[in-house]
Parts: sequence; structure tokens; C-alpha cells
Amino acid sequence: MSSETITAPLVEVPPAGGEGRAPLAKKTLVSDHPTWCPGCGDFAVLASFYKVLEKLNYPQESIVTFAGIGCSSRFPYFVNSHGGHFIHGRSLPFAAAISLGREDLHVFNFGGDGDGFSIGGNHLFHAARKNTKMTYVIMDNSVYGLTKKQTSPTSPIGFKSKTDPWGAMEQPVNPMKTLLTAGATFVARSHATQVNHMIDMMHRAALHDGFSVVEILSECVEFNEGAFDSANPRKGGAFKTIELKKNDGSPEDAARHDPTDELAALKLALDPAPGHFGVFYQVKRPTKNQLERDLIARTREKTKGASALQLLEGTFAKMR
Ligand SMILES: Cc1ncc(C[n+]2csc(CCOP(=O)(O)OP(=O)(O)O)c2C)c(N)n1
Ligand code: SF4
Ligand SMILES: [Mg+2]
Repeated sequence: MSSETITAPLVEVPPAGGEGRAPLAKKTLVSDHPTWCPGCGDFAVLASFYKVLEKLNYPQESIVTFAGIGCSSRFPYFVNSHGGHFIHGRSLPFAAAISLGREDLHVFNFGGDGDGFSIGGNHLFHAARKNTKMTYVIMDNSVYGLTKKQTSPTSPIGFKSKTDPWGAMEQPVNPMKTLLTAGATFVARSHATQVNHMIDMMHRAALHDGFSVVEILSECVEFNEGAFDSANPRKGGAFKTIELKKNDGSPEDAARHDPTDELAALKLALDPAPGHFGVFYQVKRPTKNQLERDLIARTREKTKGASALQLLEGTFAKMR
């Protein structure tokens, strides 16, 4: 590789959109035939995600979808984009590396409640606090679906499974509370039966400059049927949406939710199941991408135009 290649800017960030090209359409985004069980909530999440991509109209080659392991983590197979299927619970650091190294790409990560809050809990915590630019969609079915019904971190107390035949005994994770306290800068919640709401949440998440997470309650019809009926109006439940402040000075605005108010978001998160749906929290905080970009720029100023190769050679020389 010539030093010319190395000194060229590593990252060119093109504007989103497909100028001079046909708009991004579902037919080009569909990849493999989804292999989920008929009736699985994940189908609706996938259909909504295609819609979100159509709305965003990113150049197709700039879209990256990642996932760990699980039924929900099969997601990247069904999206015609760059992507990867990584070790159970470990897709976030992989996705973070792509986000940091290739800022021209739009990185989406998918997974289940087990992948995100159990084996991958540690990675989720650090991805959130580091605020690396990407969108993470957690399809929460409150069970390990792929491995055929074990208790997951979001299974409620009393849930009977292969690991808890007498009923789960331990306190489940509260996803919204966990994500808020971990430091995610965009936290939202939706339900797989509410397609327009899902599209809105994923679209807002994708446009957020930072680590954005959407938890979507997505029913596993095989191993946890009816788990989220209490939030499904068609099944007699209540889908309580969060009304965001309009800052229009109206008296009714006082009761609306301010998504920059962390304590108000935590209060919403503490409401018992089925809880609230919508944007709990959204703030601006420097992304890891921005911080690293600035650091590289400052370092490059000090090194007076030296190429990356020269810098590397200099470092090795000092180590001799
Ligand atoms: C390191 C490792 N541990 C355990 C497994 C087995 N395993 C595969 S998927 C899974 C749980 C999946 O549950 P979840 O993330 O909730 O996804 P779902 O299938 O419910 O969508 C487990 C335990 C694995 N593949 N790799
Ligand atoms: S086992 Fe459950 S989560 Fe997995 S595809 Fe079937 S319905 Fe969906
Ligand atoms: Mg699951």
C-alpha cells in the first residue's frame, strides 16, 4: 500500500440519500425468506424496518445490519445489506468497531432479550455509556426462543420454562431503567402489533446522533404466547403512548413528557407492566465517534502532516 493511500482521509461522510438513484424500495431490501414461526412478532419488526429504510433512503451499500444469536438475531439474513451474525451477545462491540472505523456507514444492531440483557448485558452497558453512533433494536419476547423456552432476564416471576419448571423466582430486568442508567442517549419502547408506532420509534432512533435503543415487545407465539396482551388493544389491553412536549406554551403541554428529563424518564420506566410506549429519553452528548474524530484531528495537527505509515514507523522506532 502506498503512503499516498494511507494519508488520504480515512473517512468521507456522504450525505444520506440516494441522489440521482431510484429510491430505496422494499423489493431491493428483501433478502432471504424469513424462517421464523408463523405468527412470530419478529415478522412485523422486519416489515417495519424495511419501511424505516425506505423513509431514510440511505444508499443501500451504506446500510449495515448486525446481530448476535437467537431467533431475533436472524434479522440480518433477511435484509439485503452489508451485515454480520456474530457470537451470542457480542455483536455490539463488533458493530461499534464498524461505526467508528467507517463513519460513512449506517449501523443497525438487532437481538433478543437474552442476547442483549443476559449474555450481552456487559457489552450493552458499555455501548450505551460510550455513546457510539448506532441503532440497537431489541426484540423482547421474554424468553429464549431459539433454544426452546428457557427463562430470560425479562421473563416475569412465575414464568414456567425448561430452566424454571416451577416458575421463575428472580427479579427480572427492567429494560428501560437499565438502558437509562447505563447512559444510552436515546431510549424508546414499542410493540410489534403497533406497526406505525414501531416505524416512528426506529426512524427517530436511526436519526439520533449517538447510541439509540428501541425495545420492541415481540411475541414468541411458540413459547410465550399472549405475553404482551396487556399492551395490545386488540386483546383487551392498553397501549399507553408517551406524549412528548411540544413546547407550545399550552396548559396541556405541562403534562407532556420532556424526553431530556432523566428523572421523568425513570419514573415512566418504573410503572409496572405493560408500562409506557414511546420515547422515554433523548439527549445530545458527544458520541465516541466525535471524540475520536477530534482526537485524531488534534494529533494530526501536532504531527505536521506525517502519514499514518510514518507515525507507525515512528512509534516502532521508539519501542526499539
Ligand atoms: C456463547 C453461547 N451461549 C449460549 C448459546 C445458546 N443460545 C443460542 S440463542 C440463546 C438465547 C436466545 O434468546 P434471545 O436472545 O432472547 O433470542 P430469541 O431467540 O428469544 O429471539 C442461547 C442461550 C450460544 N449460541 N452461544
Ligand atoms: S420460537 Fe418464538 S421467537 Fe423463535 S421464531 Fe418461533 S415464535 Fe419467533
Ligand atoms: Mg428472547
